[in-house]
Amino acid sequence: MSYIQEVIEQTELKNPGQPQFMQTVKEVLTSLKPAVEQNEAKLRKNVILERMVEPDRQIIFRVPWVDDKGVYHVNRGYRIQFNNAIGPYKGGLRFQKDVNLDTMKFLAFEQTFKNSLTSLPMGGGKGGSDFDPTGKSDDEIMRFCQSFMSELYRHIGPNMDVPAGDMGVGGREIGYLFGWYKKIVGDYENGVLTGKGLSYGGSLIRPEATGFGATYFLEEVLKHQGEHLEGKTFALSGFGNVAWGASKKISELGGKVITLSGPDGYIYDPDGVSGEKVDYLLEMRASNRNRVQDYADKYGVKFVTGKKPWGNVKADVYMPCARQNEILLEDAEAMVKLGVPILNEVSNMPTTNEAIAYLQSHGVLVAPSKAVNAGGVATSGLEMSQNSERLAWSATEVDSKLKGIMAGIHNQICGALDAYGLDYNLVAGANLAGFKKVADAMLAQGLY
Ligand code: 2IT
Repeated sequence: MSYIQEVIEQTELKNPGQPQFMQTVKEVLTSLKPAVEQNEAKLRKNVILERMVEPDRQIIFRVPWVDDKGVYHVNRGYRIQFNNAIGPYKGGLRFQKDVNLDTMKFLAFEQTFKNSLTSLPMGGGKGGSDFDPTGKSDDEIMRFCQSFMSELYRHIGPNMDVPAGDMGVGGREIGYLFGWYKKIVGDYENGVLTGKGLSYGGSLIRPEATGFGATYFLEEVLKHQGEHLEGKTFALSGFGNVAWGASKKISELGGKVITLSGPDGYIYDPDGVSGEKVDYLLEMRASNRNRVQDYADKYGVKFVTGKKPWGNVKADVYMPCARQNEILLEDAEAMVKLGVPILNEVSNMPTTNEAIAYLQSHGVLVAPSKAVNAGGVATSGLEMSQNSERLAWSATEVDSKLKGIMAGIHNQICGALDAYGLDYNLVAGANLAGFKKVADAMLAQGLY
């Protein structure tokens, strides 16, 4: 049996009931075939793959809190510190009702390779809770964040582990988390979290970075194909921070975002989400209603209940910005039938492995999320640099560094594909490029 297959099977045995984690492990490890074949004896001896699929540690804790009516609740908190071979653990916190250990592990594993691609010194981690922010008041969110940080603080630090936001955790939550961290440790260590507000060490462009970066990466892909973004139509899912940043940049560059979605359904806006409509997305997120129909009501566009745009709306580019596993095999089939040529994955692991395989074998170009959405964490890395140097770069400076990083990721992927004599398969290239730096660092540091 091949080394990769052996490790996949062992990992499956050790992690029963974790389908999302296994899905990522399989996607990444099977891509590594050419790298493993070239260096198998050394990788095997150093148990590199075995160590890569086993987190350094997994922290699970109780989070008790009181709602506005005085009723007590208990949620579960997590922090997975997956790999710190190339830098302190780094990755977001997700607050969403279906968060579980499986979700946290797939995200932390994925984060390790993504962070490596950014070329910045950041390891991989992820955390969060099964707390559901929908319908919660500001005070409830604050009390939850304070309770969550009362345990998390002992595991994190500016050189140890640096959390940020993810779904359900934005600027407001990071503010409450930082305030409580500072209160407990009694030290102004603002490098412990990223995605902070501008008044206490946040970076300009961090809120926009995931959506901007995803658009910059797509521009590199289009350039490679001899095309450009202007005049193209985009079907997006989600309406949160990521879809907001992407809509802003795409509309600025002359593209048209024609769909957005929420848990309630999707909206179709043939005139494009631009200008004040982009700003309205921020209000929708701040309302905690978690409803995209509000957009259709406000702007008088079509709303389709209970569906996603995939396979229902034709566009030049599909850009899932909502959650994991939203594009299944049947959506991939419908997408091919509609003739959508490009899937630019923005949310983490939005497409199942079998859907990716189907799309690729039918000529659809798939740009994988670990490259496409890396602009978010890359700008977190830039925020860490600014905090440690006690300075603040201008929006133009951060934006141009972000653009450079996204182009660099595309170059690295092309370099990895060239090195192994592979065609323009961005999924394989991203995994091979992300792996190389982490594996080199682990080999250099001995068995730990
Ligand atoms: O998935 C991600 O890369 C994030 N949620 C951002 C992580 C970060 O540390 O900025």
